[in-house]
Amino acid sequence: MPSQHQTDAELNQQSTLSPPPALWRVLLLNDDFTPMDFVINVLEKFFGMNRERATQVMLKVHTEGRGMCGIFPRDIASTKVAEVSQYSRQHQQPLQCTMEVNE
Ligand code: TYC
Repeated sequence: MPSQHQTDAELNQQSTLSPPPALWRVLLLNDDFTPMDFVINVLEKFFGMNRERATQVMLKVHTEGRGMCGIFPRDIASTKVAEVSQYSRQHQQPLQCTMEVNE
């Protein structure tokens, strides 16, 4: 049976070392209403894709139901989801953007 006690060094290490930052996937979900051009524009505007790449990703979402926009640290992923959602609602589109942990 291992000791229940931790040395000062072990406690200090636990309190000062931060865990590795988790990376999150930002995803778009398909729907039957949002125009393809609107989705392409979102991928260009918020994810820095060129027209060709944005079209590929949009078509993948359209045919497979979901697709990845990028992988980011949690705070950045969360901001992207919020920005895309706000922009979509401002333009009366139901486009859904979500995030999931990458590990
Ligand atoms: N399915 C939509 C249409 O046919 C296009 C679309 C693609 C919508 C991707 C959402 O995340 C999406 N107009």
